[in-house]
Amino acid sequence: MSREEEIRSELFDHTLNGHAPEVKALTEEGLKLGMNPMDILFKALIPSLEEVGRRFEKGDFFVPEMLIAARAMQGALVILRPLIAETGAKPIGKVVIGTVKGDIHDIGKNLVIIMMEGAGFDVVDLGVNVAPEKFVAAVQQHEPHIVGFSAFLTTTMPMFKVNIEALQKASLREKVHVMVGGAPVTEEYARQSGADTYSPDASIATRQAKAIVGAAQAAESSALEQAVDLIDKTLRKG
Ligand code: B1M
Repeated sequence: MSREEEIRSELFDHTLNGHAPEVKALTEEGLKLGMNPMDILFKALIPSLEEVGRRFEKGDFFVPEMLIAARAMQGALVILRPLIAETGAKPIGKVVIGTVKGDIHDIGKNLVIIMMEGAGFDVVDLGVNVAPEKFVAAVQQHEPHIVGFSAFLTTTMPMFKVNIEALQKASLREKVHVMVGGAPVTEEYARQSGADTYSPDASIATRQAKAIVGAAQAAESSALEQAVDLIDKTLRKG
């Protein structure tokens, strides 16, 4: 086994057991050896958290185990984030995102943010347990292309619909694209909630966000072309 393979396997085990100092040290060692930050994330840390979830479901793990595993993972994310997210390029679009009211899971949301920032988006993170009024105020203030709702519990998924209704009430629904995601969410559920886009993971979410912004910009420039056309015709008539 190469040292890189050992690091991946040790990262998996130490995250599973919530050993934050080891996870931090192994992440740093892996990076020093030239390991790709995305590999560390997707081939070691995320699979480990998935295993935490499986054990919790079976009753082998309880909330404290889940919490310390999540903390260990967050420690590695602090190190990986700047390496994945910093592009230095001019923002290609704006996104407001948060975990819905009643839900405090944030690792999945934070990964979406890291990947979107890495792709050049300006992302406003509203955090966790975000009330509908807070989403509405942020959309009013930041005028994003996309507002993103994350939910990780079947009991908090209904907040998608509540948030969308709050946007409608504030006459903002037509002005912003609604993207939703989170472990228990499905395409079908997202559609029934009234969302525009469902994303199963952070990298697909980022690809979709690029397409959404591209389409919005194309629509803007076509509206501009039409306006120039109209002015042209009016001037010619005059
Ligand atoms: Co909780 N938890 N948890 N938990 N937790 C789950 C979600 C659960 C599936 C575990 C299980 O039973 N297998 C289960 C939910 C069951 C359900 O509703 N169907 C569960 C439960 C029940 C609970 C509590 C109710 C437990 C209790 O108290 N009895 C409680 C609820 C607290 C609350 O929110 N009110 C609770 C608490 C916690 C901790 C605090 C201990 C901790 C969270 C720490 C934190 O986030 N800071 C925790 C953890 C760690 C988990 C698991 C193990 C891991 C979640 C995670 O980070 N996954 C989780 C089990 C699991 O998911 N396998 C579980 C890794 C992450 C990268 O994946 O979150 O899917 P994911 O994110 C993906 C996609 O979903 C997508 O992209 C992300 C990256 O690729 N995505 C988007 C996410 N948001 C998106 C938004 C988008 C687009 C894509 O656009 C806007």
